[in-house]
Amino acid sequence: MKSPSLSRAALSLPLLIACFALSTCAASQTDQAAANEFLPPLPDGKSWQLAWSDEFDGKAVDQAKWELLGDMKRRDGYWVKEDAYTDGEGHLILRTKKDGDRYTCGSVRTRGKFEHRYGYWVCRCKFPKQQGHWPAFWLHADSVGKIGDGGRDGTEIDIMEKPWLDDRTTQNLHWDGYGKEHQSQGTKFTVPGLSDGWHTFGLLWTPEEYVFFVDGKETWRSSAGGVSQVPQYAKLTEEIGTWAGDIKQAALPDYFVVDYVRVYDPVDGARPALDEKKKDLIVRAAEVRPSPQQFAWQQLEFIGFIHYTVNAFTDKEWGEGTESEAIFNPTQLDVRQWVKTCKDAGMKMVILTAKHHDGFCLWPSKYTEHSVKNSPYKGGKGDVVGELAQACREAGLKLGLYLSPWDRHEPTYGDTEGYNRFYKSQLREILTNYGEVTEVWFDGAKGENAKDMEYDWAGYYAIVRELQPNAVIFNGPDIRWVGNERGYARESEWSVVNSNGSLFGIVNCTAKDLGSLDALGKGERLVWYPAETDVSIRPGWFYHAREDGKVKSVEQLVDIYFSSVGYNSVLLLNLPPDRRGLIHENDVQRLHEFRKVLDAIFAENLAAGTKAKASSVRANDPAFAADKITDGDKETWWTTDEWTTAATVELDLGKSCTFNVAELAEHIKTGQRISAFALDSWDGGDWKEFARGTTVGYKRLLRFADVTTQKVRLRILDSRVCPTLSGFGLYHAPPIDKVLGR
Ligand code: FUL
Repeated sequence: MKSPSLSRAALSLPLLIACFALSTCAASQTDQAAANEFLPPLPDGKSWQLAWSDEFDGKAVDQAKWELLGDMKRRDGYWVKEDAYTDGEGHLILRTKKDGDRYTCGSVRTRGKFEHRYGYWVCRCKFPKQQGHWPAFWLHADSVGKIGDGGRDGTEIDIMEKPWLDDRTTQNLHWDGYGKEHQSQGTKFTVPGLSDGWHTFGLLWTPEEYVFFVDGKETWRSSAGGVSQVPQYAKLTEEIGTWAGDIKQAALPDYFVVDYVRVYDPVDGARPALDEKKKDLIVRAAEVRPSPQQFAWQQLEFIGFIHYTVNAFTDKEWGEGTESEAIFNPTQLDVRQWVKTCKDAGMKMVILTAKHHDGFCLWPSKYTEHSVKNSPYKGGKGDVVGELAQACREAGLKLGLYLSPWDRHEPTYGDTEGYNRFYKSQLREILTNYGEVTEVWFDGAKGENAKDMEYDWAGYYAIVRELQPNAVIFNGPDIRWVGNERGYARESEWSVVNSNGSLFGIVNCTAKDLGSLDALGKGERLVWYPAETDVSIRPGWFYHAREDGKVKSVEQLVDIYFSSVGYNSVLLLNLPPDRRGLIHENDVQRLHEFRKVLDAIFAENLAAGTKAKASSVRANDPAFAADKITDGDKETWWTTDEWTTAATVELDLGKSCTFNVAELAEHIKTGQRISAFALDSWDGGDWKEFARGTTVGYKRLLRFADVTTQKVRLRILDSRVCPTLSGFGLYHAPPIDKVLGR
């Protein structure tokens, strides 16, 4: 599935749960949370202090800080002042445009306004999309031209130059002018995902060395021809030239967007209090909470997907829309077998493709002839959606429905008004006639040659809200796609993201980082937007006999479970019924084995009911004591005082135990806060770390080699405002072969 691109009016925020409010107070302790922004390590007793910054919050570029360059010729284009401006939403825009015969772009520098030596210089930015011009963040000095003292008397320091549209970038040093004495050194490398979304480019400049960083990771270090010892100024530029491709091929205007430039100096002493903006962001991020519907959905943990349509009979993944209804002829279709298979596997909901891209409807829709009503199935009297809804109700499973917006059969497709009317009628039909629907799945996929049209997403969402107010909307305001179809969530999977202006379309579901403080940027619009991980038990989404031997192994399924449910996500596992209308024996058998293994792993929580002692408890109130994490009650939790962002909990298991799986659960009704933790075991004389992780969220599972100990220590290394924990488990997973008697 792909996220549709659309720019729509902002949707109403999901209702926030009114529950125990963790209010905020002034920071008094060392602000561990500030460590969330990457700053290079410093020797003990030193910390970073902001020396200068521009967040570009003003209505115009602050000319006390920046000189706008122009108008002047620069390489194959012109620098003009009007192409450097702020967007009113906290960003500097450097535009590249065509102006008559000229190509122009914007550039700024701090020359004469801020000149500084050493420190950590960092810029957060988003790249242009067109060829023929390139963005750069660099430091310069008027003395770069001086010859005689190597780079010590001034060096051009290119922290970022990106003339390519792919994920390559380059960092360079130039000294001794630009004539025949010119010297330089540089590096070029690829950072996957660099061309999309926000990224940071940093330089640690000490008297001895330059160290370069991208997104907090060191990329290069050098002292080149001697490190510059003179104050230098910052430049943010766009330049036009063939290095970056052919500007004539570019669809202009194009934009280089800068979120901030910050310069830090090392100072003596502990880190000073967090600056107010940063603190404000942390507090706001920590206070975003799930709606009751999102919370209920998260608790389902594991749900089933059923992909069924004419494709099962044509052996295709994407039907053409021209298939005859006559080919849909499952002679043994048994929705109860589907539901039983899902229920036995531990799934709590089943989502059915009521209509896939081919447009064939599994219910007798009034609005098209392309449905079960004209098929041999039950002599045209069948209704797979209705039958499944009934079977789910009987078995106590929830029902979800998928209705593909892309419809290759419907003649009105391509006519925005006509098709939206048709699609909304179908949506109303399936959301009215089948009782409670718990999730509505909007697929953003659309073939490359599909007709152009605008889906009325806001209108679709409004219908779901009207007819099924308790349903969550996937690929809409409630649930986001995890970003891949392999079954893996991110190791740091935050449910709080910044949706910027509108909730939908802005979040790039495939971005590597959506939730770190850096990714939240200025936190314009923070929302609870958790990830659903969809994956098929077979290579395809639909049934193909040739894949009968390619059903995922138990090992793969367990791995997927730990990397989805265990990474703060809900697992949506697809089981495609075959031509008979049954989930194939191989899949049923595999799921049965998978459940057996999961049950064996989680058979006994060795930490249940054990004594726990925390380094800090909020107001020393027993209601928030450490043993709330082992009492088996998800509604009770341990927490610390505000701004006690790091703390430990020690557990005494009562006797020596062996385990190799740990489970942590945050009390997400009060938000998601933990960003780093570690686990230690007591070996009689010392604590020894055996596992470590980043985010926790609703559930975090970890696997490691067998640990035998009586005492375990959980170290929360960092959290937003304060950590909460409602659950903690230790388990011993037996070998899979042993469980399955292999
Ligand atoms: C994609 C679709 O194109 C696939 O066929 C499948 O339905 C998957 C879940 O989403 O976008």
